[in-house]
Amino acid sequence: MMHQFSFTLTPAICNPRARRAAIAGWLWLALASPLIGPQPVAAADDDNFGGVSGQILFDGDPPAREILVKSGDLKVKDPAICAAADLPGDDLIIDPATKGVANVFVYLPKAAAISPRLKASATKHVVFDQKGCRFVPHALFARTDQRVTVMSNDECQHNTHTLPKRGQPINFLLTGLNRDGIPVPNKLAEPTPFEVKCDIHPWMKAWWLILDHPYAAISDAAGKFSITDLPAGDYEFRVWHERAHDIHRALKVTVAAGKTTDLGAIKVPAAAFKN
Ligand SMILES: [Cu+2]
Repeated sequence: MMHQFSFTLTPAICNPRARRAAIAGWLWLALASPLIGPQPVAAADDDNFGGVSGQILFDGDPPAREILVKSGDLKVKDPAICAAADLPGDDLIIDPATKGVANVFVYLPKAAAISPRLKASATKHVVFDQKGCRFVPHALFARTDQRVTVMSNDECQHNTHTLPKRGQPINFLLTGLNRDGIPVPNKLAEPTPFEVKCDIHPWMKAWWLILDHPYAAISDAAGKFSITDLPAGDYEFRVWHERAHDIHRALKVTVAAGKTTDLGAIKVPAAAFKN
């Protein structure tokens, strides 16, 4: 910013001593002028950020998990691996003790501002594994600056087939016991989690959410989630589960500086999870 000064010599400044004093004053003002006036906004400090937490609970009597492949079933493909044990469905996992629902995505569809601490992902790879003909994890979140590294613990072949709404779908074969992994870039943010499947073993399904910011969480075994380091402000979170779909399309939350807003129990009626 340019600072301009205009002045005229007044009769008093014709006095040599007064003139020297005035010149010294102008000089000081000229040197100090960059420090006066509008200054850059100070960097946000820790006090400008807060968090949100909560717990997704199943409101009703939890159903038993469906067994997708029974132990010893020789009719399935690769039974020595895939039917080594009962394989329960992962599409609705409820903790019997708390009725917490696992694998619920809680996220901001878009983030207007990101904490300087989270601008770039700390790790560039998120592991997506396969074990006993199941995807691990079943629900995965990655940012657009990360790659999802697909690997396998199984001796049989699997394939990974993604069905994003905006990004490029991929479909490739993974050789048995591939621990190096195949990195999958996901360049575009998605509006909702999308399905990932193995076409060789049709029960194998998982869900990936890709966003271009860090503000997402996946509920744990007790249904709990937490998102930290959000700029203080008002938000609308999307709460999404593969069977219930939008539990909340726009859950309003106010995040206060230096605090975690605990939403407590978010009860979801059993009927919402009907297939
Ligand atoms: Cu498979």
